[in-house]
Amino acid sequence: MYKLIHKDGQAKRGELHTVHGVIQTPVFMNVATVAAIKGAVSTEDLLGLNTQVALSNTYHLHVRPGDEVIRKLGGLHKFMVWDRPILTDSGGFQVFSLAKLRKIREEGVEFQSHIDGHKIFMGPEESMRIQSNLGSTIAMAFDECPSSTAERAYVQDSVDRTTRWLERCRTEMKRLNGLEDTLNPKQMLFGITQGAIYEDIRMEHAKRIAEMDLDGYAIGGLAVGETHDEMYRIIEATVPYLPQDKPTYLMGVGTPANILEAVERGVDFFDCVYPSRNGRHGHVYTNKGKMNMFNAKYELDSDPIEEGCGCPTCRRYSRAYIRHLLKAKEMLGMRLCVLHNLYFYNTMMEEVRKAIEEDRFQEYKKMRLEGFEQSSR
Ligand code: PRF
Ligand code: ZN
Repeated sequence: MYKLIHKDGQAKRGELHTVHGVIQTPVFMNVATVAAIKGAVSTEDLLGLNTQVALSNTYHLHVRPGDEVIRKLGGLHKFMVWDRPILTDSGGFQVFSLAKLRKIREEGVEFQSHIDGHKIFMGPEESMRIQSNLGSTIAMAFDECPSSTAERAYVQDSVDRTTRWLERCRTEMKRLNGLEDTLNPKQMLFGITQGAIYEDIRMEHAKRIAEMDLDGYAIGGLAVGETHDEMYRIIEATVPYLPQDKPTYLMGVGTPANILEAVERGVDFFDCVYPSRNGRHGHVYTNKGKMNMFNAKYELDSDPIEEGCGCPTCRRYSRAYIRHLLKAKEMLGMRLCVLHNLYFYNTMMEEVRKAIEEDRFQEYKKMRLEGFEQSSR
């Protein structure tokens, strides 16, 4: 159940009540694709980083270790030792971006595993069954994410198929949630709007699935090569047609600035690999922009990454030490950078929530964006 607590302009401050606890929105979900936060970050670490939600992937966990294995071990929460909410992506997007795609048919998609090349079929029912075996808090609908440059006729056909797939997801999820031995009988289903960069297709699709009374609504198919302005334009064209009393989720986005722009346009949920991926490359986020921790100017720098940062890294370690670890290819170097970055994202979202509550989101956003542009260190 989603509760809209406050609005500041279009920016929403909400709460999603789940069987695994309440999610305060806007929220950034920490990516744990294969049930692990990359960079040797444990779920215990996440507790110290203000993390509310972990995000895992249907496709990856189906291929390895197998959703049946995870089910036998008591579900994903028990497996990865995380009792807070988990959102699982449906596999649709990853099939299209990762696996060697074979064929898209009405029934689903045939593809080859990126691990060992074996043939796999996944359609809406398979995706729902896998997510049910994982027992995640929120399951995503099985969708197709057409490329941002796909032709209009293709996009229209694809979106129509995604709508039919969503209906099948809903039916199958209802059946699975009603089974006696289901892991999470209250599993939620989020639908996904698609339509590439065609505003009218986006609008129609949003209207269409808004009628389906789902637990939440995602905007998919963005951040796949279009410009930032195109992305903002599509968010603006879509959000007004999605239910106000349900959470909205912008999939795979983005930079801190992207997130602030999308919050302003009414988005509640985000996820992105940037904080963990950049951290592993020694790139860290600060209030004044990004820093490359490999830089020679940090050789004798005994300050933390960011003065005043409350993260486990900045409370103890210096820039000089982190630079040394990175240069020596010690795993701890990556880990310390990832911890800082996740804390940075999660803490920014905490500030975003407070700013919306206090009707000063515009001011907050402006202050943040100006800060990020300094990047002179
Ligand atoms: N669909 C799904 N997952 C996604 C996307 C999508 O379109 C994107 C697009 N940025 C990221 N993850 N199912
Ligand atoms: Zn820090």
